[in-house]
Amino acid sequence: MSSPQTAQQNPDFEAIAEEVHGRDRFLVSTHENPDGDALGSMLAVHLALEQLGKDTEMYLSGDSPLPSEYRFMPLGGLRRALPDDCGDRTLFAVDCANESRLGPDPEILAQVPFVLNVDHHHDNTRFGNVNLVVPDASSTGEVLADLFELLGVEISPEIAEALYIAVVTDTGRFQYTNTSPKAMRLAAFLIERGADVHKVFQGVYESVEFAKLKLLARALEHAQVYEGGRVVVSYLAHDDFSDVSAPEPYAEGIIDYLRAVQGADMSVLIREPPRRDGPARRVSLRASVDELDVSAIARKSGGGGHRQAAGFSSERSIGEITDFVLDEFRRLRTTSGNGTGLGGA
Ligand SMILES: [Mn+2]
Repeated sequence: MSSPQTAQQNPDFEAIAEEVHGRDRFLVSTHENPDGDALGSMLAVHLALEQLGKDTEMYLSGDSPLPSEYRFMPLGGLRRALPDDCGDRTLFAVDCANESRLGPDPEILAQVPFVLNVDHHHDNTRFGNVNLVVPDASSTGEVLADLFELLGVEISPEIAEALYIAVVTDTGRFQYTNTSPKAMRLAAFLIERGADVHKVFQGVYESVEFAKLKLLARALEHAQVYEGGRVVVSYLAHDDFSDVSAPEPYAEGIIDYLRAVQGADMSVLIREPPRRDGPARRVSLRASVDELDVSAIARKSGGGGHRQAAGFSSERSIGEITDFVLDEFRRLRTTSGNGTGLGGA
């Protein structure tokens, strides 16, 4: 179904398919703090390998609970500790741009004898023994749909739903710029194969925990605009998390509300993680205009990321961080050329 040309034009599909056919035991994993594409892709690969008669386990590093919006997914077999027999298993990594995203513990790559790496991040480091990276795919789920076709995997309702979760979340419910005709056709195909659109909507988008809602309220209350409305900055302090009993992952997605403000070119969310064993403050940056590269600001403070989404950690105060990002924003504006971009009226 989805576009067989992709698989035909890219020899890496064939290379991965060959390894899947030739190997019997797998460990499927994805990046820590997983999103819908990560979890949907991991589950889909696990189910596909089972269908092919393989011995397969799913593994996710860390011990933080899965985000509440993905708890409806059938991930009961997910392991949070590496199985003892890693040395006999091929690691099948999905949606992981680099090896460090597999978790803070590098042990996994030392233990497994072979690594397959399937992803869609343009900056994927190709850390696998065999790599399949398709940067123009909307999601890793979309890459997998083509791979499964090549492998002869039948798209069961369970696999269809896992892939649908991957596509719908990574495209921002089919609204982000990566929403291609192919992604839409794939979604239609997956619905035909049994993906339950409404169930996924309720599970992912209408299962917001009350504490998360209250945390969002705090961030909206603290939001301020600067530079004539071009920059929106907010923060979540220790007390904000503790007052509403929210763990740090609940701050995920809040910056999207700041980014949506009319006229905002850049949005900034500064948070003080409730766990005090890490950096004092983490800063997320988002650009809403192409001319602005927020990763340049993040790199100046030891962080990194993409042009449109980046972040860094800091020991400075909320006020000092605000001053820093505003200074850097002004600097980028004045150096962005003819003034039609960021500098223009
Ligand atoms: Mn993804």
